[in-house]
Amino acid sequence: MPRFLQSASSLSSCPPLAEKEIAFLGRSNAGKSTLINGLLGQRLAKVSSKPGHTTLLNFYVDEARGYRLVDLPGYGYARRAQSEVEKWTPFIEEYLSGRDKLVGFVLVMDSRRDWSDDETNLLGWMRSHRDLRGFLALTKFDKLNQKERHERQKYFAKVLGELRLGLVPCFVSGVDGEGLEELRRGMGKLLTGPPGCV
Ligand SMILES: Nc1nc2c(ncn2[C@@H]2O[C@H](COP(=O)(O)OP(=O)(O)OP(=O)(O)O)[C@@H](O)[C@H]2O)c(=O)[nH]1
Ligand SMILES: [Mg+2]
Repeated sequence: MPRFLQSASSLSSCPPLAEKEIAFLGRSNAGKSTLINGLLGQRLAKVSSKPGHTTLLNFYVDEARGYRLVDLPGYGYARRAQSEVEKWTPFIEEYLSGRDKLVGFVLVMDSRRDWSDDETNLLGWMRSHRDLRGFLALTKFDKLNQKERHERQKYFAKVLGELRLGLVPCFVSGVDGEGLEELRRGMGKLLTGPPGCV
């Protein structure tokens, strides 16, 4: 059974290395924790209607699938005190750039939001530090009607095509489970595939 492993507020308080790790990052309220729960098939990660809920790195392990999912605090959340934002950043950067077993990431975005400089900067930073493969999980797809779905699919295909970041898009719903099997398959490939392709 997937289970919660531990929280960490510094690199030294992260659990000892074991399974490969996949980091979930994205703006606060994007649906990271909900998506992790959907992928694990259990409500392990805390979901809140109040953005900025996840403040530590939270490690979940799915031993059967052979990976850990790591829930990162949301970025771009203005209501939190600036000093706290500054406190998170070095640790998150340390984790993303230096964690040995980290094999890839899932950038989580609300499918109704447009791509912004925050995402571009984040990916630019990632690329400049290490060569991790990633997926773009576009959440809350259940909230869109057929026409809106089509529009958002076209929009993200265009954005990702222009950015040429090698990011694979997956439209998902952490609530009704749509798209999760596809994302799980992709995450499985992160564990075994050669670097640089998904
Ligand atoms: N309908 C729908 N609601 C979603 C989905 N994913 C997340 N939500 C809702 O969006 C809100 C935020 O979800 P969280 O999973 O807590 O978001 P988060 O990215 O973990 O947020 P932080 O921990 O604050 O960074 C909650 O009210 C969720 O119920 C989805 O796929 N569909
Ligand atoms: Mg969260």
